[in-house]
Amino acid sequence: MSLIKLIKLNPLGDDRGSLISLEEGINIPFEIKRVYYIFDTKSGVSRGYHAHKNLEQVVVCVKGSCRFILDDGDSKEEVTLNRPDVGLYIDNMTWREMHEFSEDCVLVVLASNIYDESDYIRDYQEFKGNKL
Ligand code: T46
Repeated sequence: MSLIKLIKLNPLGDDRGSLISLEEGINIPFEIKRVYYIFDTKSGVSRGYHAHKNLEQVVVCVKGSCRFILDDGDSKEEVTLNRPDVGLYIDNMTWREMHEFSEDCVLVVLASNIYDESDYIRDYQEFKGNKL
């Protein structure tokens, strides 16, 4: 099964423009406890390099573009997010890296839990060890 799980988000626009609604249980498959956004990432910078023990997330690139690499310990897959009507679902125990942020990139992230640094695995060898 592919590591890249994309959620198609239905635009509700009319002749004034577009609108997309993110709703728990409708197009977001978990209880939304936190929303954050990533913007103004400097040129050439990569982010991520961690997994979460117990956190599901959906990432939407509402502007610009960014390349994600997901890794479940056995295989790696990548996807470029560049449209506001697609969400990338990231399950727990999935290593993620984000590369090639465009200057105007804005990522909106919905998360199944509040921020907890102890939920992060930031060491790749530790991540691989946890997957055994
Ligand atoms: C993820 C990817 C997609 C907080 O204080 N609260 C928060 O809710 C978050 C997300 C971060 N922080 C602090 C922790 C760090 O001092 O903000 C700083 C930057 O966080 P981090 O280095 O983890 O950022 P990224 O872009 O590497 O990763 C983030 C999320 O942390 C992570 O869960 O999956 O975006």
